[in-house]
Amino acid sequence: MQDIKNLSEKTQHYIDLENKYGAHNYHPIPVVLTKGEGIFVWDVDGKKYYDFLSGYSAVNHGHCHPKIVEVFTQQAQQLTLTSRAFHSEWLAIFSEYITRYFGYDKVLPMNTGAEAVETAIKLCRKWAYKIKGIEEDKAVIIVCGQNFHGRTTTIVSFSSDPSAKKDFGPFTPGFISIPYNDIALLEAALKEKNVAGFLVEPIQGEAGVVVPDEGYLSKAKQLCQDNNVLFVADEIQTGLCRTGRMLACHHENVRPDILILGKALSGGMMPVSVVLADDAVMLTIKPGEHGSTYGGNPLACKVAITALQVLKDERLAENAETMGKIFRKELLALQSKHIAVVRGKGLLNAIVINHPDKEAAWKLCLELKHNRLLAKPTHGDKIRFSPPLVITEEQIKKCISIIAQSLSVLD
Ligand code: IF1
Repeated sequence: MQDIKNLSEKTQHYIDLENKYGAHNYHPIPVVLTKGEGIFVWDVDGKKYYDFLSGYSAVNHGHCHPKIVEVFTQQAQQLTLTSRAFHSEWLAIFSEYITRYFGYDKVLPMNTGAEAVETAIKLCRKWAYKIKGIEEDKAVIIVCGQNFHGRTTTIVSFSSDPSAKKDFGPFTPGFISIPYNDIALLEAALKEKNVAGFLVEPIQGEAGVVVPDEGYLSKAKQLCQDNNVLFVADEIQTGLCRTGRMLACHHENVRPDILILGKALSGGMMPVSVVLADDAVMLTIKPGEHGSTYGGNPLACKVAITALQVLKDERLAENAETMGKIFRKELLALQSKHIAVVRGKGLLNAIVINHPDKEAAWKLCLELKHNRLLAKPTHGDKIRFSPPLVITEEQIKKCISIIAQSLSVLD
């Protein structure tokens, strides 16, 4: 564990500075990054690492993708923000581009993922009152246990994670939670009065990359349709080629009624999120009823078009699918006694550590860092592995050898 103690003076300096002046709402791996390119990042001491977090899947395209950087810098010198008090050409062009890209009538642009989830909740409720005819203030949205949809007060209201909620109440009512991946319980919950929507992650990321049974999403979508309930997919983490398809829902040919995207929509350049839906849903919100100062700004719009174009041009869904299969196969082939489970889809993967030491996952991540691969534990005993989607087979194999070597720290 030499890394904890033997941080360079420079690294320690920045960590101390951040700790002194920054809020203590995170517990990062002790590395201070200064540069990124493709699947690599560099720390302030010049050490180069494989990035197996990809900014929590915001950097699917690889760090500082040259095409996105070029468009970003060009537009940054032209026009960055108009507010929605005025039109901009790029909001118009982006709106057409992204709705055609995903096959929806309309788009509503926001910034962070949490804001887009909030937007989807508001849309779902508005639709419930205006179209479905639910009595005012009675709408209910079904959510899943162990969900992660963001950090706002309303969103943590329906979290099952005590640390996300404790001392942040009072909470927003109107949500009921059912276990993830349980169709029978969803069917029962849909029989409740006043259900407006079912909000779900196609794969639960924060929970430790929990992949539902095959058929869960398609059956859930069908049940929602049968009950006149909106199927709302949070693809903020799973979308944009991460799981080996453009959307994780595409694995089951599911078309959500409301689709939420964020993170990689800008290739990691800036917060850009959207909600996509058809007119019957989207046009229930009228001028003045929702918005955001930065939402749909020309810089974000132009960057997002480019990021979406790069996903297709570089066939990143296909690469994620192929590399993911190799990664999981090689991880399993290690037959490590410290790995209880290998799971995931495409390049959204996780291992569950099998070790009596509660700190084992953290210790392994420190050792991985020492061996120049960055990953972060989640929920104590799980480690997520989600490199940028531009990774090659040779690089995957090199990373497997780093993981294999690092696992010996748990012997
Ligand atoms: C943090 C995890 C990833 C998300 C889904 C909405 C949001 C997220 C499915 C909100 C955000 C993040 C935020 C990040 C940790 C992180 C995460 F560990 F929680 F699960 F990605 F792996 N829906 N996920 O995954 O988006 O408002 O942050 O833009 O530090 O909180 P945001």
